[in-house]
Amino acid sequence: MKEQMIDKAIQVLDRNFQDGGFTIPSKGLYPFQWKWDSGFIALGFAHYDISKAKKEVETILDAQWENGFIPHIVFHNDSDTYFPGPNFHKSNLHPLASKKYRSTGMTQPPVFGFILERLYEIAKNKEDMMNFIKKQIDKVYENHVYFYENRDLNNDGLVYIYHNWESGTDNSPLWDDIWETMNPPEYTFERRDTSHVDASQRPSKREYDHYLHIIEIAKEHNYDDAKIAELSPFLVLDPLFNSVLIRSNESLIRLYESIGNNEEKVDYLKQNQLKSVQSLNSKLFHKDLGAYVHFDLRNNRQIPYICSSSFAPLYSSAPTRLIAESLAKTMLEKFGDAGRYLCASFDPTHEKFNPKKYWRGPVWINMNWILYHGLKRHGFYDLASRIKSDSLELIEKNGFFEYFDSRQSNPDADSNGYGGNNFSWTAALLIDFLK
Ligand code: 9YW
Repeated sequence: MKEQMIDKAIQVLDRNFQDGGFTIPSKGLYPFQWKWDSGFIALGFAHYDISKAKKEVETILDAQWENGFIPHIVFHNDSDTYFPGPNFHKSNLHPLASKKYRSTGMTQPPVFGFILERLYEIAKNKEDMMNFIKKQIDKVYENHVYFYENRDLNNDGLVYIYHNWESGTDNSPLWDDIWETMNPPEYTFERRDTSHVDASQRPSKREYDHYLHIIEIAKEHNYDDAKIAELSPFLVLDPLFNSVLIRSNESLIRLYESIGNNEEKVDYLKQNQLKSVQSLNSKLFHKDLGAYVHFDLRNNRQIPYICSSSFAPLYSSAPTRLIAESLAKTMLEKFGDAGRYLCASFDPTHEKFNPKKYWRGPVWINMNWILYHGLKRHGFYDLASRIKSDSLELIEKNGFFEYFDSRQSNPDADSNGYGGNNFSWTAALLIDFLK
């Protein structure tokens, strides 16, 4: 069974790999290269085709802007199956944007520090992989410098996101209260996602109006960071984004130390790391909820909801023993009752939970991968192995879907698999789980 699943996963990845040296997340639905997908995808390739793994990372890092920014989508082609595409985003408004690639002016969680380190662990030819890492690592470092120098508004080590698409968790109920503070125009546009996937599993038209409006504001100011920080109606500290940054810092520090002669960079990372960890715990950990929460900087208030991102700091060194215990307890009590697969993307005990809709409830395999490694790191072996076996069972029973219903007996559909099928990171991370 294991070998059969791996063979199928390899087929998914190979079919999604494109001539331009990058991998689409899912045919039709997502026809370009996405930043954090690209990192997870590289891990899958690394187990059976190291040159594709390297190519994937090389291509996304090649799209870096002169200020260190790495965009969330790189538009390698002119596909008209996705909206909003390159002509909407207009990355060339920013003076330091890549001249070679068109992209968005938004980013996604900075995964490449830990991706480079994991590639080194997987690679059989360590010397060859270390040479590759030496060529790429400064780009990842510059990306972290970009975040600390441009997005750490309070100089406390926590960096903001200015769009829900930057979080990776697009239409989570987390953002509902922010949408209440906005009243965007009713834009006229043709959605493409709902011609690939059932509309009940995707964000609403009104939600898209909000998404587009934030980008219009950023574009009016040529994607200038300072202007965005001043004017964006969406300005959030996200525990997933920040803990991924912290975890990637850890990897960069270890890699630079083993390469040698990079003391200044190591010092810079260590100094910021210390601040990031302290502030993550003091500002984003919510004692009563027993979880990390998001903070709405624009409206100066905590967003008191629990979602899968609330547990992501487990993947980093940040949580103290007490915090880690509290996270594991909350996950088990609220997300982990019998009859439910781990880990729903939003609190299943909350009225806003929707088991079928995108980031409002379904299980996502990339989040499960982060949580699995996080739980293991902090010694919660039973919960970790449950997350892993739930992930494998969901894929084996339903296929390589984008997201899954967490209810083991699902009254609403024959399959627990939703969204795009033959989904790249689902395939890639199954391989990494099984190898
Ligand atoms: C969109 C590609 C991306 C992921 C995001 C996910 C979804 C795309 O797909 O966003 O058009 O909304 O939310 O995390 O990177 O897989």
